Amino acid sequence: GAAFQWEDPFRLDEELNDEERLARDSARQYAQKSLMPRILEANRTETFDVSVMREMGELGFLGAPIDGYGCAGVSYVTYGLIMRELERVDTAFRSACGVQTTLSMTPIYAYGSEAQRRKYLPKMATGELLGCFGLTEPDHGSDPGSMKSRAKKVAGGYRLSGSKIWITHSPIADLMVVWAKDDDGEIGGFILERGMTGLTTPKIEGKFSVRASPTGEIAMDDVFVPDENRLPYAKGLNAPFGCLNNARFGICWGSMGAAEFCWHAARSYVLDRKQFGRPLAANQLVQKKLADMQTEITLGLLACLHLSRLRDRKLASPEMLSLLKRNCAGKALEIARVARDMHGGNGISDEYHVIRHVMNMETVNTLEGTHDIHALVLGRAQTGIQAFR
Ligand code: TGC
Ligand code: FAD
Repeated sequence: GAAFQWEDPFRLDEELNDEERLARDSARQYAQKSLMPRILEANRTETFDVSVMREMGELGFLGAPIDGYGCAGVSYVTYGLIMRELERVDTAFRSACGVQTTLSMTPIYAYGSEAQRRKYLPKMATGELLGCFGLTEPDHGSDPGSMKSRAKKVAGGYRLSGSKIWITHSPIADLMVVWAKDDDGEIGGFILERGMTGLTTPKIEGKFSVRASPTGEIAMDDVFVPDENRLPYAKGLNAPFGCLNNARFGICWGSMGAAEFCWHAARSYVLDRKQFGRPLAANQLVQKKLADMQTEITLGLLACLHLSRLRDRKLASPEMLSLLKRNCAGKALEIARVARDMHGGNGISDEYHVIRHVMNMETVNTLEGTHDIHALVLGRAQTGIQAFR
């Protein structure tokens, strides 16, 4: 029989084609060589080096699945593999590429006019223009349909008022895709640009999770937004959710990348570290932990690959994403916690990186729909009864 590869038990690598493998290798090399050396300090000081966006643009990561407008037009498998490599280093970098791609460029690509696409997408693909996505509000997180932000029609455009919170990259973004209700109570998408009167984006300080990612508010005090900045084809809540499907997809692969980092780190640590005169890895309890990590990651990655291929064939449903986002994020958090435990006291030092992933995975279980909200989506899909309200 074929030899067993401990780090890739079901030979996922062999299921990839040349293009996918090449993209994976280039993402891995960039992430390990250029991002890994910067993350410790960035996380300590809560800073994000914006030149990372230009670098990712040069590598073709930004907007990668989009066809045309300066974007690479890659498969979902390739895009997923990039997410996995970025989050193997830190959630902040997966978020940076993911928010730009799926939550800023995708809404313009999917619901924008030709003029809007041409104006924004090429510069967003290079990282010259940074975007963000404003859906969550202080009083409406899991239930965005009850949002209070309003877009009042006036001559030549709209007046937007309201406030968005927990917005990845709002403090550094040049443009903000904001969701607000119009005079008919319909949810629409609006492109706000930095510098518009009444628009501010204060940063949220003191986060203990994804510290290397700038998160902020979008405060709108009667901001005038011209007609040409409304996304003409975004009508109703299904428009932002259409973007979220892509973002949730990236989290499936990304969180597995973070989990893999923690698993490999724990394995190396217990092989090196001796207690009671022998390596920690010689203990049954320790080996069981490694076996559990290996099993969950192997199954998770295979499911990611399967879902990617279904998406490439246009056979994926939102419920499939709920199932996998929930499972991958939940399992990654568990794996990160166990890896931290296996590192003993060293596990709480950022030099070993696992505590940073533990903290990050807390956020990943909350954003893009919480762990429990996705359970409710799945519960509704199999009982026909919605339990949200
Ligand atoms: P519900 O009645 O179920 O749906 C309203 C309309 O939306 C449609 N829809 C979807 N369409 C496409 N894809 C999906 N996944 C969809 N989910 C719902 C639905 O078909 C319906 O359309 P229509 O035409 O019939 O009106 O909506 P609800 O109000 O009952 O809410 C259901 C619930 C709770 C599942 C939903 O609201 C939800 O998913 N809540 C979670 C909110 C969330 O995910 N927020 C994410 C904010 S963005 C973010 O976190 C970015 S983090 C970025 C980073 O740093 O990585
Ligand atoms: P709540 O909705 O108040 O939920 C609190 C708790 O109640 C959760 O455990 C939840 O599962 C539970 N709960 C809620 N409703 C129910 C129910 N019906 N039944 C049972 N339990 C329920 N948003 C954006 O729009 N854009 C972004 O770029 C963005 N980036 C983010 C970055 C970070 C670092 C973080 C932390 C969040 C970000 N978010 C963003 C917001 C994120 O999507 C929300 O935090 C998330 O959707 C949950 O909303 P909430 O925080 O208001 O929690």
